[in-house]
Amino acid sequence: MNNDTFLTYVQQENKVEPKDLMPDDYRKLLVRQISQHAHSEIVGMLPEANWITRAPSLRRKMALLAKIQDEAGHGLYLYAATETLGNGEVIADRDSTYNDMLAGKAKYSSIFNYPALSWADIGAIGWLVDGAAIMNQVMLMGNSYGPYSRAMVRICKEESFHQRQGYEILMTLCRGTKEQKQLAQDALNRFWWPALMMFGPNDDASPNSQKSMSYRIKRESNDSLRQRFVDVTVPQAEFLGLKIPDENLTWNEETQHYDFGELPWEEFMEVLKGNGPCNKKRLETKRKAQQENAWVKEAAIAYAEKIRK
Ligand code: FAQ
Repeated sequence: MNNDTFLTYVQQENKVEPKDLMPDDYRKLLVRQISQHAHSEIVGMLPEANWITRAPSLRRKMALLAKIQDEAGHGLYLYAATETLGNGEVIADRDSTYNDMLAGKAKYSSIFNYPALSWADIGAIGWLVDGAAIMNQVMLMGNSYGPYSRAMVRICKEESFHQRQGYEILMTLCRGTKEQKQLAQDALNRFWWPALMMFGPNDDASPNSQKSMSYRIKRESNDSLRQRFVDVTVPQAEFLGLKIPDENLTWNEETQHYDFGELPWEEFMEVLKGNGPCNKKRLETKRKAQQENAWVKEAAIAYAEKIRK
């Protein structure tokens, strides 16, 4: 299939399935994005796991455990979707893509290199991190690759529950004592800018966007999704009685959007280079888990071979 025919096919809202012919660069863009998305779900379990044993009640602990397990499930759907793209030339098996992440060759979302320092951070992660993730993923439900698009439908349903559980944690803290409300404000202060960075660099500094959008892998630009996230999140912060840590945040009557300050792009670049507050710790934890739990995989493979005979 020539490239123009393929572009017309996807731009007419047709889905591409694993056995269909597709251009190599389409396949590679998808493997890059879906596998990095999977790594984000898996590494994203770590900041929250830090609070499982310290959740303030049994009910909170159950909800947090369920949420973290959902993230593992998202990672699995996404690794499975990535694997459908492997062919003789493009490597997409789970071990290879995962090992690329462990070796620092493949990225995962910058946000998970920040620590969860207080219980309020668990609320902020649900509200802001899952909130930003949904904003992006609702758009991805309409992407042109069938297995990725279908995985997104299910993931979005679960993420919206996560966002609500986070917001509810903050609502409880904001209606509590002065100290509890301060914990919530502190969490918002630390997570606001990193949450905005989740949408990626500005459009004019985003090398993948143009091709990705013409292939209908991404359907909206980094900046337009970031703007929508700010527009829906500011009133939510006001409802909580919290202040967004941005002196330049103002409602613009003319555009009917919020104007906001410049993101700390130097910090973003440092996190991407591996120098964020927790980059080293996150990868060490995952490498250790891979070594210590290798026996589980070996046992599963041995069992699968035994029943195949
Ligand atoms: N962090 O050219 P662009 C979640 C990289 S899931 C790290 O604009 P693109 C659930 C980018 O990869 C959150 N790296 O890239 C959860 C590229 O580098 P590369 C994850 C970033 O792909 C919640 C380079 O910068 N969601 O949170 C980031 O067109 C709570 C240039 O950027 C997804 O992965 C970043 N923030 O747009 C779990 C959604 N931004 O690969 C647990 C799928 C950019 O060329 C707890 N992905 N980079 O070496 C996407 O929609 C896109 O890949 C973007 C980036 C929007 C992330």
